[in-house]
Amino acid sequence: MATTNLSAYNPDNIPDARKMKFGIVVAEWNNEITGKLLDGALKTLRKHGASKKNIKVIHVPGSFELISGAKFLAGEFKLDAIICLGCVIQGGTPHFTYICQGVTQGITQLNLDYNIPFIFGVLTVNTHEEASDRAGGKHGNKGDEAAVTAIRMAALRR
Ligand code: DLZ
Repeated sequence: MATTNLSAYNPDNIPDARKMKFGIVVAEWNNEITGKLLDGALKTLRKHGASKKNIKVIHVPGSFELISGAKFLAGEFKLDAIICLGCVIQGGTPHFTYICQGVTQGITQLNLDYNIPFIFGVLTVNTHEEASDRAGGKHGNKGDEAAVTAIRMAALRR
């Protein structure tokens, strides 16, 4: 089955991000993965013209806190889009399900409550290997994809 891999996007079709302001909230849980997602997102935003001073990065303990972190950014700064980066890995208990549901519903709600896009850059995977594959591995870097989505949505809003 064909899958869409935005990491292999055509850069010519992405709007100019020079005047855009972005927030990025990063979960520290599984930070060896979320650090790579952050690197990918920053690299992609900068590649499309966003300046360093226009990218506000904050760290939160886990993916569940992405919601309040993103809400804080939306309230404190005038931003064009906010990217939420996390990695939830399936464990032996139902905790995974609750965190995934909570963060998905929370980010959905933020998109409804605020007039800026909140981008869902959260890996929800079965194993550490699946996470690595999506954080600069064989399935690209979902941080890059989140950044491309943020730029496109910010341009749409403008
Ligand atoms: C508690 C927990 C567990 C078990 N697993 C993860 C995970 O795989 N990825 C993640 O980002 N966070 C995890 N957390 C932490 C929760 O997101 C949250 O930080 C705590 O429940 C405190 O609210």
